[in-house]
This record gives sequence, structure tokens and C-alpha cells, in this order.
Amino acid sequence: MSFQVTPGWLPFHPSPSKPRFVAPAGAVDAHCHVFGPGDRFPYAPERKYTPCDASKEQLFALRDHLGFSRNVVVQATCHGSDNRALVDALESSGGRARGVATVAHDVTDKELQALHVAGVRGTRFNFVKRLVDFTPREVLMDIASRVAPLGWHVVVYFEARDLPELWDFFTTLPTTVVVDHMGRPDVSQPVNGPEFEGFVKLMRENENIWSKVSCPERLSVGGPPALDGERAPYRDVVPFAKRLVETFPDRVLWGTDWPHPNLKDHMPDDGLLVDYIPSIAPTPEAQGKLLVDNPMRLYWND
Ligand code: 0GY
Repeated sequence: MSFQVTPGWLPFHPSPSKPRFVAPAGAVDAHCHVFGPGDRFPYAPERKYTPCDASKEQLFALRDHLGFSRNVVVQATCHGSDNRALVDALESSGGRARGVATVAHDVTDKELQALHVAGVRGTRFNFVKRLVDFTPREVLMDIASRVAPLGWHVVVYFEARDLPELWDFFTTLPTTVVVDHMGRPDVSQPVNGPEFEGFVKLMRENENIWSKVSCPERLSVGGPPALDGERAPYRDVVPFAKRLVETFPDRVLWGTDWPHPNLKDHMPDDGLLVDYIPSIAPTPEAQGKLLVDNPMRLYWND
């Protein structure tokens, strides 16, 4: 089946630069996707966008180019709850990729078990309104209570303005909860302003809640510029990510978000994204936790 890519869709960077930052041995890119290829793994009928294909081979080549060792492949909404492309990537990775799936309410125990054997260790609940239709909270809670005994966590994706309404749901989930992209803060507001304080409070009061300090390219208002060739991009996002890395060093993860769905203005150079890491995690100790210890504890603990 061939698919028409959403008009205006930006393809991923064709030749990312080599990062200057050398990631510690065993580093994990803990948030990335595979898309299709659509003729083999069709996109979901209920999708809100059609991406360009982004294959497992391209993902693994990027991993090597960036000096990383492992990937956590996260199911994106364009594949709905059809996890075949994700599972195919995990099974082709030689044990170097684990996954976060999206499962429907009618998923069987046998299907959950098969996903687990393939390397899935979490399920994703998406609350971003431009990406998904509404699913009742009871349905999600039921799914969470079925995956928790497998040792899986729940990944949640939402916009900062929706946190107050989602708070009670998140704080009653029966397993570890990982928030995508710091809950998408408005980085034009102060890092100690009410919005981000709310997110820090969520993590402070709930020790089972983690955050990905990823996606500066999505959150930045100032944009990507490498100032005069300096490889320290997305300056306006740094204080937010740095604060979480400092405050919760054992509950943060980092990922490229390759192939960067739904970016409208610019497509990041993935090498430059890696060079963002030392600005948010300046010490070798913080880098080791962010890139190795934390993701290994969550995804390769068996
Ligand atoms: C991301 C971000 C986005 C999309 C998805 O599942 C998805 O479709 O995650 C987005 O558009 O913000 O996490 O890569």
C-alpha cells in the first residue's frame, strides 16, 4: 500500500553531523520511532498524519553514527495500536532495542506476552489532542493495571496546560510513569514559574514519575541556532531540562526523537541534538545516569 505523506512534512536530516560530545559506553537513545515502511507496515486508518517512512535500518545506522549503543523505540500515533513495525525493529536489533507499545483495550494476555518477549517494556498513553481521539480514563487505567504485573511502565504524552486535569489520573497509575518531553513546558515562561513548578511538584511528590528531558527542538521558541558555530543549541530549553536532571538525577531519560514527527519549522541535525546533552547534564556522573544507568534500569533489568 502506498501512502501520501502529509503536505508540508519535513523529512529527517539526510546527513546529521558527528557530535563532539562522546556518549558514555552503553548509551541509550530512549525515545525514537520507526515509521513503516508503509508498504510493509501500513499506517493506521485513524492516524492524524502520514509521515515519511523511517526504517529500522536507518534508525540503527543513526544510533551507530551518534555513538550510541541502544534504542528504545516508542510507538507513534500514526501506527495506532498496530505494533508490527515496532516489534519488527526490536526483533532485528540483536537485543539492542526495547520498546514502548500502544495497546487497545481488547488486547489479549497472549498478545501482551508476545510483546513482552519481543522486548516491549511499556505502553504509551497519548493525551495530545492534535494526535489522538479521546480514550476514557477507565479504559486506560484498566490497561495500566494489566501491564503493571509484567513489570511494564506507562509513558504519557500531554501538553503542559492539561496537567492539572490529568494530575489525579497520573498519580493513581499503578506502575512507573514516564512523561514525554518534560510535559511540554512553555519555555517562554520562567523555569521557576507556576507552570513548570507544577511539573516539578508532580515529580517531587510521586517517586514513581520519571521524565524524558528530550525534544528541545520541539519546545524551543528561540530555535536551533548553533551560535557562531558553537555547538550548544536550544539555549532557551536548557534551564528546564537541567533543573530536572539536577533535581531528579535517577529519574530522567534522554532520546533523539528521530525521525522527529510533525516539526513545522526546522528539522534538527541529530548530531547537534547530542551536543545538547552536556549543557543539561554537565558532569560525567549525571551523563552516566541519564544515558546508561536509568534507561538500563527501566528497559534492560532482566
Ligand atoms: C513525539 C512527538 C509527536 C508525535 C508522536 O505518537 C506520535 O505521533 O509522538 C508530536 O507530534 O509531538 O513524541 O515524537
